[in-house]
Amino acid sequence: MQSISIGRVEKYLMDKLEKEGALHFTLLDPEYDDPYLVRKIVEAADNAGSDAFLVGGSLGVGTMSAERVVKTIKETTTKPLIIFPGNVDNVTRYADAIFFMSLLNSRNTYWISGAQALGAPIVKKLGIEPIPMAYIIIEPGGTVSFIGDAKPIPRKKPDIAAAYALAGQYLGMRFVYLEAGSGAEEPVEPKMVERVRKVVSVPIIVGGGVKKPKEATKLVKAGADIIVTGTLVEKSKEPEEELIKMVRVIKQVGKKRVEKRKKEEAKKEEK
Ligand code: 1GP
Repeated sequence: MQSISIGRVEKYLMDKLEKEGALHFTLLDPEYDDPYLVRKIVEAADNAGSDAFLVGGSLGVGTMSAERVVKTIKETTTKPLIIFPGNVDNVTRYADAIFFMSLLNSRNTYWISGAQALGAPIVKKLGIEPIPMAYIIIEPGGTVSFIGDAKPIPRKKPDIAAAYALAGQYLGMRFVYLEAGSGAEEPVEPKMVERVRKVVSVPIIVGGGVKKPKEATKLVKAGADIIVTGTLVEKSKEPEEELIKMVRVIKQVGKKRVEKRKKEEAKKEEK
């Protein structure tokens, strides 16, 4: 039996979380199959200090477009590129890692373990690092909720989200993603993140509808470790400026978290 070891990308993320307290990921949807736009977004995100890139989408993504977008990103940045798959055909050989995720609150077994069974041998063959992740959809949920046949968790029911997140952790998943759906009018409620934070110890990723630095601040303060934004830069005329503001606040709250943790550790040592 071979022991399971944590891969290079996951280690990078965990080390960075330890040092910086909170991270920002930039999501690119291969549906926007335009190398010029992809390069522009990646350069902006890289300059703004975004920590990693996600590629994925639930509609209109084929292997060819996913591959082209991933290649363009790899040519533009040295930061890790993680596939955030909408389906099996999002898997491409050029990525550094893949969020090997299960849509825990889907009603359809295909999205819980079927697509994973189809994808696993491909991930192994291509040698992509799998990072196990619990994917949980919160209302409104958007396109991914519809495609993924989810029973989206009501926004005001943090206990349900916490129960799913804890189940994910107990199933061995090393990240939890709370998803409000790309382009959601509002992100997940900070109160829900706070509740999830109380029960899980793995990093919490929050995405869907995060457009303002103020929203990101509240989410990180509530306990989010990683904030994902996609639509924000796709729609912006000034992607770099938008991202600089976004990343800055995430890092500010993250820094405070690290300082607090260090103080608590020092106190413990004194005792
Ligand atoms: C979608 O959570 C991501 O899967 C990002 O959402 O496009 O709304 O930033 P936005």
